[in-house]
Amino acid sequence: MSCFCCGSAPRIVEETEIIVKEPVVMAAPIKVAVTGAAGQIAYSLLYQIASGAVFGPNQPVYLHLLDIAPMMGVLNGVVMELADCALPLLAGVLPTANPEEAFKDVAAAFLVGSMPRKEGMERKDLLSANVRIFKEQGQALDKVARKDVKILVVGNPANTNALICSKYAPSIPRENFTAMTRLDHNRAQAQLADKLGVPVRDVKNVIIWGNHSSTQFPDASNALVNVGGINKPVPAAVNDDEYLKTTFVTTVQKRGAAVIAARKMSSALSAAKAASDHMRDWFLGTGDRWVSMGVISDGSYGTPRDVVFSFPVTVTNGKWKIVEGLTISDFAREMLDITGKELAEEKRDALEVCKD
Ligand code: NAX
Repeated sequence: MSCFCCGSAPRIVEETEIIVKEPVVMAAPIKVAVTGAAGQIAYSLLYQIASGAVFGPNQPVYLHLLDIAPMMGVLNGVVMELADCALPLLAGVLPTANPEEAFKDVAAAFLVGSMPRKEGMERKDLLSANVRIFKEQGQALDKVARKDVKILVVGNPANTNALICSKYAPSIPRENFTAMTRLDHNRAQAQLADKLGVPVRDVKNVIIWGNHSSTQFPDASNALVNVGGINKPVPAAVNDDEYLKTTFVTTVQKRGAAVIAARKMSSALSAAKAASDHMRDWFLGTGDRWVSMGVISDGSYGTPRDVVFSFPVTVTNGKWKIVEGLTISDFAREMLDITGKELAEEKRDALEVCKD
């Protein structure tokens, strides 16, 4: 008799046949902090971290969850739900309102929590409230975190918050403080894939330059699209320079506002996915792709030094490196200068607040 599905002769398995599997080697658990843990981004992010999507399938995690004291009741509900997920990689959970407890011995920190913009609040007021939070959290990280901790700032204004956090944690290398522009990067990649009618994985090397704000510069000029196994430049494949300089740029810049208009709440699922992507690539490497990360600027591409600026980077062995040698067109120069100027101004305002 042949097999019903493939028509081949059935394979007779000897009773004595033993299938030997490689033993799975589990690493020792690492401690991972998430701030704003009772908020909407964390609600998606925590599952991704605890399920192995960020640090790999053989890396157990101990979650340290920080939020403010009035949110401890809500946070307790999140802790209950994490337990109810019965996740094999979740070694333990510590909910707390104390930054020093939250950051003790952590190998990775997702700084998501921040003060939301309230009605009538000026941009400067928001900056000032958040700079204070990130100053305090920098001091706590400096005191109790591992010195090789990798820190991702998501809470806005993310770039400048990361800069301030680093300033108040001088014992941790500046390279270990990054800001999230991966959501913008993923949005840009998705827009190009849609325009070209290809799966999103077939587009790579888009770049987000500068600030995670409306001055960011989404740049497709070095992006590649895989067509039939061959990488082709996106600008040639799109064949519409005007689109790449206008609609593409503004769609990505304004995507957050479009999601708020539709959902009546800001991006959370996609923000959590982007935070996972950022940290996973930082820990496990980028392979043959560039990713966008807000990192401390060394002045590359004529950008202001010592601000946290989003660049194209590659990561090997846990260390990021800015992609070098790209040609900057006159249009790109103008866009880089606008976002660089905004970051320099934010830095000046933030340092002013820190003096108090
Ligand atoms: P939610 O308001 O849902 O949650 C924020 C949480 O942070 C709240 O539970 C709040 O109690 C907590 N929090 C406030 N102050 C804190 C402190 N000092 N320590 C610890 N926790 C504190 O906001 P959510 O939608 O989760 O967004 C969080 C942040 O991400 C916001 O600043 C938002 O602007 C920013 N975003 C950044 C993005 C990026 O690409 N960099 C994209 C998504 C998002 O807009």
